[in-house]
Amino acid sequence: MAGITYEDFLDLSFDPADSDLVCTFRIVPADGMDVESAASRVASESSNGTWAALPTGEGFTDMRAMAFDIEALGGGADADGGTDAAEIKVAYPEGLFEPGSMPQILSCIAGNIMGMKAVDTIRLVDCEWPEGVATSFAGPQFGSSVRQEVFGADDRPILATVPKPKVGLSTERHAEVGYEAWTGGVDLLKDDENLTDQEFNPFHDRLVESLAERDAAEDETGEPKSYLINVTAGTNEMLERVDQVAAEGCEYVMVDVITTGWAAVQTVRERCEELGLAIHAHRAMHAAFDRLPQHGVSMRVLAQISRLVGVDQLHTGTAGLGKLANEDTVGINAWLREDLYGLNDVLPVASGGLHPGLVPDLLDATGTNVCVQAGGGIHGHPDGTHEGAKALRAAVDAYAEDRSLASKAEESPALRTAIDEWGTE
Ligand code: CAP
Ligand code: MG
Repeated sequence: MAGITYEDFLDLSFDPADSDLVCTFRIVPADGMDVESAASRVASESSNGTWAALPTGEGFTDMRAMAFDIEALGGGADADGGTDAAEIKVAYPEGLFEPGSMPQILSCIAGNIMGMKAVDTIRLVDCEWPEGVATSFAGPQFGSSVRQEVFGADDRPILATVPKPKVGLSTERHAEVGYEAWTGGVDLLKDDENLTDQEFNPFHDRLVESLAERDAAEDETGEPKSYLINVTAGTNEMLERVDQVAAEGCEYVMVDVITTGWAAVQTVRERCEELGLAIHAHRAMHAAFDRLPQHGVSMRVLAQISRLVGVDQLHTGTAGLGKLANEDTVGINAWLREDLYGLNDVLPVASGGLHPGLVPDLLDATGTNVCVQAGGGIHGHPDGTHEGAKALRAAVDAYAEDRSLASKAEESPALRTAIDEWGTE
């Protein structure tokens, strides 16, 4: 029968065009399925094919993807102990994609294929974004320039803190904790991911009261300070919150980008451009996609998507330190800084179980063009939030001054106490 079948989606001599989006997948074919057949099915289902042979003819533009490279990963790579796990590359023609629509792209490259019976597991590992697709997105409005332009931070990372307990603090207490942290040396107060607009701490009250404390802290310290308030919401309410943030004179909004969805992030990005606000991206739920190494979507790809849709700061992990499992923080951070057709970079945020004693190892791994975020590592300080903030600031100042924590601790009792409490590992 004439028409397209699975076999039409595999050509190991195919040479992708510069304008193609090339995706690397790690696959483990299902029992009884060879790697070539699985690869062609992945290319087919993620572009224009399906299980049945399809007639084509007039009124049809060939938007076929092509699996063009297969590298066997060898024994042990297969979760079942088999030997047929492979890394495959698939090229997608630019015309398959609607410019500037991340949901449409993901419906192709991370859509039905994630549940295909032809593979036991499939992971989207990496994407090579062509210029046409990449520049159809806004990219970050500011990127890592916020570190210098908002805070004048020179050689040190900027510092953020999230009040703990995560939720339940009254508005007044939340704002007070902000004041204690800001005046201790932290640059940014940040909401926790599950704090939005609850009765115990309503959004607008929190915005106004926290910014009043911010202003007081700026006066007291002579340093610029800002607030990452969580505008994440289920509807247009999110845009209303963004508008409130601009009206009250704050520089940033925080969005939980995975739970809220990429289309919503794109919408917020558009409004933030009108208002001149930067976007801090928290990534709760990323591990549902990236935790199991055989399956899902890698954090590397989630970070690429975040940059394209235009966040300015993004959580990318702690290079193996702290409390949470991380995927390749250093490699992901490097990608966020690479040239991408003139799109701005993204400031990586290290967070999750950090405390002052971890700062030297962290910054050795990540460099100083980052944001360091600590919750428990500030508010759990034996002498409270203010001393905790002083300790974290002393630790990053020591790094910028090329001094050891031990020598800095001689002049910073707050740092001494933090090290005595939590050590340096
Ligand atoms: C950190 C944190 C952050 C996570 C996010 C928390 O608190 O506020 O949400 O670090 O993880 O709720 O756990 P602590 P990631 O400083 O007290 O650990 O950056 O990996 O997305
Ligand atoms: Mg949190």
